Amino acid sequence: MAETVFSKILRKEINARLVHEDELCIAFHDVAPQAPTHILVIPRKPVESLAVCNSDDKALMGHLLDVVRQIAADLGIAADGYRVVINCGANGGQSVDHLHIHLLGGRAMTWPPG
Ligand code: DGP
Repeated sequence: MAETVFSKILRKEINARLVHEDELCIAFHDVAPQAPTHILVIPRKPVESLAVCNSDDKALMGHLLDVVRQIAADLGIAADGYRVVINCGANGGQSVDHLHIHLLGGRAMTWPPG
């Protein structure tokens, strides 16, 4: 997988406002927040996108979602609700080619997305 800005954040070569770290993933505030709370959860494993995950990644994917749920509770956005987004590939609007889950909360979301 090609180097991305998230590889540099994982290696702590670029600062990010971390909210969670464990052996499988890290989570940090998005640099361009689209909601009062906007967190990115990324695997340490260099996976380009959801499209290239396979059945070996099932446990990792479950873990990432579990971390999203925990962070939403810890940051106090769970009671009012929140949105979880994975942009995948060009049509999905993915701009950083390292799998990441967006956690957005703190305001009411609209639908459909743009
Ligand atoms: P996506 O469009 O789904 O690939 O989202 C990539 C997100 O990554 C976007 O919301 C902005 C965020 N982002 C890009 N570069 C940086 C960075 O250097 N630091 C942080 N914290 N977030 C970044």
